[in-house]
Parts: sequence; structure tokens; C-alpha cells
Amino acid sequence: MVAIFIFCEFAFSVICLTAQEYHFVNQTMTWTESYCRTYHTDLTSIRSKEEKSNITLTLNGSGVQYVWIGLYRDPWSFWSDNTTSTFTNWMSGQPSNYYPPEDCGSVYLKTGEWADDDCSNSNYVFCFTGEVQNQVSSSVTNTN
Ligand SMILES: [Ca+2]
Repeated sequence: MVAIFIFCEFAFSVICLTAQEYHFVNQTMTWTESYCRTYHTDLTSIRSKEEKSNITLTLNGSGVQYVWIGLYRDPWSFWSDNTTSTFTNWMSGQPSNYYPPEDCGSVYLKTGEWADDDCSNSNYVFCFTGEVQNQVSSSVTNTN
């Protein structure tokens, strides 16, 4: 499943920066497996309501519940592609660190809301292809 969206920045004028392709990977894996970096660019970031909508719409009706996204605890403000944003969309009660460590972020597709989860759990993954800055290490250490 592939979807392509154009992202625009609204500053003094509208500048469309990059086209991103989203790729839903129809197999489950841990957050730290580097599938997205091997075959695409990285796990996807969700830095705005528009990105959230694009992703939930892409997978609408797929029956998938949770997918890994490029969110990790450090301290939940950076994405694995090294972008950052003030946009957050946590599920009520999350991040919970319920089974410590829950250092990786997933999105619940029915609502588009986020939950922290154990990085070694298996989830479907959502990759993107596009421009990146410096990627962070794909290994996550417990910072508690
Ligand atoms: Ca949690």
C-alpha cells in the first residue's frame, strides 16, 4: 500500500518542500528492526494533524490496529528521522511506561492517537520515503 502526499510549509508564502511516499508494511516486527531504513527512508513521523490524517486515511479499513511510528522516548519530542515537532496526539493515559521500558511509539489507527510500547513487541510498521536529516541510531536505550 503506497500513498503519496505533498507537504507544504506556510511561512511568507506557501512552499511545497518534499513529496513523501508512505508505505504500510504488511508484516509485524520490532521497532528497532531497520526494515524501513533498508527498503525506504525511515519509520514515519507524525508532526501535524495533516500527517496524522494522511496516515489514518491510508490505512482506513485495513483492519490494522497498531503500527510503529518513528517516535521514541528522548523525551518524546524527536522522531527517528531527527525531525522534531510540538504536535502530540497521545491516547488518554499515555505515555504510561506500563511495562517499563516502553520507549517506542505506536499509533492506534482507529483514532490516530499514540501510545508508548515496549520496543521489542511486534507491530506492523509504517515507513516513508522522502528527505531526511540525520537519522538517529536505531538502537534505543532505556533512559529511565
Ligand atoms: Ca503504554
